[in-house]
Amino acid sequence: MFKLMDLPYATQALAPYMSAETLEYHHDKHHAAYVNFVNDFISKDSSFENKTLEEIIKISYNDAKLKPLFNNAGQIFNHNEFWPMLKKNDGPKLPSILEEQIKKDFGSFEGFKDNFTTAGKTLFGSGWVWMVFNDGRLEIRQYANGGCPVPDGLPAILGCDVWEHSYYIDYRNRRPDYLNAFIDNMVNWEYIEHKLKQAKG
Ligand code: MN3
Repeated sequence: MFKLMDLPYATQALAPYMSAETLEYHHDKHHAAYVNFVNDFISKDSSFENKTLEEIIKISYNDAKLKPLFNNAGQIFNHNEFWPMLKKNDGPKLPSILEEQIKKDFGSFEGFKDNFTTAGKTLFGSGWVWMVFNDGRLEIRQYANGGCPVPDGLPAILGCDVWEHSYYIDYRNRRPDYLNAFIDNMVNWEYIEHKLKQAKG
């Protein structure tokens, strides 16, 4: 059985960029619902007992009958990765190893921000933008619904939830404003550098 992870900070920790009300709904209702769905599913199908979340995601990927399981398991992975990546700040200050990698792969921080926010703006419907580490390079990918980088076998370095439940209370329909605020004021860049170092091995 999977457990809903605790938020690693208080619900008001990201305000005003992401309100306590958003985090209460997003974590306590939406993230919890994905955990409950997967637990309910595996309680009725013993073949998934003792499988890790990553194993469940890989088994259910590209199997039409298991699409709901894939999307819900992917959403557990996505949110577990997402929460620790957030930290309120006064503006992006990148530690040096991460800054150098971003400059190498996107030309500049602005180039990276443009790529990342454009991916978020142009993702039609619900989904995620993930910056992954692929063959020595940072790369930005779009994932629909509960899609996640696990089936690609790529480490997730920085992700942004662009489901409406992540921004509608605070930004209404203004997804681009949410994406800008995300990059400018909500990323824990020290933690993202830690993820990059792990991926580099
Ligand atoms: Mn979400």
